[in-house]
Amino acid sequence: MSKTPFNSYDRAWINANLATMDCASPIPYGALCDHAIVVHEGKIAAIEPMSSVSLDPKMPHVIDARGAWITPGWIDCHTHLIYGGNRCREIESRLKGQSYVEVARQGGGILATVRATQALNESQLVAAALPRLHALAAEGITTVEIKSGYGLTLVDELKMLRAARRLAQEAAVRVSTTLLAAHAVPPEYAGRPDEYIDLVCREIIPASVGLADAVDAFCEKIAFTREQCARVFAAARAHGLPVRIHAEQLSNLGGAQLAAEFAALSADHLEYLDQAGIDAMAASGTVAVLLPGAFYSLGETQKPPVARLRAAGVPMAVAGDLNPGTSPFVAPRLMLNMACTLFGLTPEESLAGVTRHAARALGLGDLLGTLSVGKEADFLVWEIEHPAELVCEFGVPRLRQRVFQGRDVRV
Ligand code: DI6
Ligand code: FE
Repeated sequence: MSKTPFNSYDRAWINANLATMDCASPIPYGALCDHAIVVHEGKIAAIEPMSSVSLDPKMPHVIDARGAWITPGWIDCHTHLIYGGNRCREIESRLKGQSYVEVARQGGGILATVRATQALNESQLVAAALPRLHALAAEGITTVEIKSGYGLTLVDELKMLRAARRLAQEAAVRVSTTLLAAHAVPPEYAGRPDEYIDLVCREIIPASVGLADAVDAFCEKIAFTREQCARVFAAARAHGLPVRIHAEQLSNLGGAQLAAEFAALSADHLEYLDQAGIDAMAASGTVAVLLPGAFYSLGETQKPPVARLRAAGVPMAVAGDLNPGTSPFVAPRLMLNMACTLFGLTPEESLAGVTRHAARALGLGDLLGTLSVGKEADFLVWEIEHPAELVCEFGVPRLRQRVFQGRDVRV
């Protein structure tokens, strides 16, 4: 094979083992051992075996990985990162026996966080969220999805989306925003959920165009019916916004099937998903986003139907669901581990869940999620001997370097 000249590049990592996570490869993790990865203008410009490259380790922009593993940057595709206050007192009550649904019906739960979030201005929300964002980044997250949903008024939902956009400028992390105005019925609309959905469809969704990358809805007995979610999705579609859903978390209302009818990017939670929902998701290419942190925190026993999702070929992403009520955890590696130990994913599936499939859940599969020539140069250099260590161990610091848009951001 002829030597590759690499006349123009910004940086190259040599002597690396790449877990490309490219599904075209029959090798586990899409592994390419003893390779070089070259970056140009923030993109992956070349991936070559060391035997065919002529990169001198003494050149200033050549980094000797010394046998470390490189994975794609991790993508947390479902978070409620922006919120005011915290709900640890409520969680304490739940740990003493009160249920999540009881707390919600008494005006706690999501509505408690809505009050705390409405009380903060945009800058205060950014300040409250920033430590959480930095902590996610330090764990290897290079792209994070952030939902609104604790505003529940036109002004407060837009405030949350603007805060999310601002966070992208405060850290070396790509932010994807999702409007979740249909998260809970606000108290001023108690008993009149359809009127609130009117507001969401007629005012909040149109006003969010340009600020939101997608629209989400919570389809659940304590939130909105399938019909109400369908109205939200129709309005999103009319404004050119892709949809996602929180569905079948505590019961089955057929939300995943509805979302699939709207070609949803993802359906998330899915503990109570049935075969009709699985078949609809497989047909529409909708990603199943598994959220083991919420399952664990709520002490659920009904698990998402992982074996049947796998059999149907539904891509499975794994996300943190970071929120103050049901998943107050900034711990991506713990989530990957829980996806295996609690839900039955393999470590390779779990890693695909925070890379390739997570990218697809955000509609960013062409740009992110694998180490492939032409994709964004977001990747992580790990001090490990095998990728399974990332999932099977927890708490051992292994991240040597975090590369975002081709720039190495040391951790
Ligand atoms: N499902 C969740 O897990 C979060 N929202 C949702 O729709 C919980 C949000 C909260 O309890 O604050
Ligand atoms: Fe959620």
